[in-house]
Amino acid sequence: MRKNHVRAKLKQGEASIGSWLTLPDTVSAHLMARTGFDWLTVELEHTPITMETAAASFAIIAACGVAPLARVPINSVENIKRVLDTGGWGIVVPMVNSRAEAEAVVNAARYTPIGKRSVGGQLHAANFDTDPATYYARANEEILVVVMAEHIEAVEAADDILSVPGIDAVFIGPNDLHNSMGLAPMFDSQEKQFVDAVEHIRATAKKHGVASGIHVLDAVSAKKRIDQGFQFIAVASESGMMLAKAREITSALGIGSGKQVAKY
Ligand code: 3PY
Ligand code: MG
Repeated sequence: MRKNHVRAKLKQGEASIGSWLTLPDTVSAHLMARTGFDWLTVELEHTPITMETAAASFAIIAACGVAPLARVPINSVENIKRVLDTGGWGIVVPMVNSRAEAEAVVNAARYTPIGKRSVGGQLHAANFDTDPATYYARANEEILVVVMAEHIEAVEAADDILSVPGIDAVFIGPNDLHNSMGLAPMFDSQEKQFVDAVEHIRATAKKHGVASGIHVLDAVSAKKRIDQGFQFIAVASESGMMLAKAREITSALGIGSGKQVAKY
């Protein structure tokens, strides 16, 4: 069975850098998987991507030696099961704001004796280059479980959430976190409440042996977060990169409306 290099890196205290896939397109997933990122997260929360496209993307991404992850639409057994059973190497779960919600994530993502994940399926084993029996025996050591801290409630409950056994990483969603504080959604800011919350999540995660991560927009911000001790770093998305480059060209040529159509 293949090793999940992202989980291994995080356990060793190293940084792992990935990006987000927001387009319902296996061709762009394939091309992105050849750019050097450690992992790619198929975005099922805020996009029209279907499970069929996601499963095909997981296969292509894994075949390129990159870890296929997915952000599920909402914390539910069904969402987590379908991503993992169709070949995702890990899940990113949005809006995990309490210990009970964190326990529900682990129960859905880990097989017994850690959790209550149901056995079944073929694609999970295929994507790890193994057979189902080996997958069932080893999946708990390879599947990456990431909970999102993106609400002030999660910051306040950080100790309760991050002490739940079975969580590998906590990933800060800066836009929703700002929003929950009554601030405009942003990837970064110097707002004291936001800066303190980010540091609180990082320090609490470290205390519990959990890797911390955050979504950023560019390489400079990724390096800044790594220097601060963050390990699971998402840089922008394929559509964000495409549109940023397109706008750079159209604005250099003095054409186009100047509208920003993708945030990340
Ligand atoms: C946020 O910023 O809220 C996110 O979910 C980023 O992934
Ligand atoms: Mg969010």
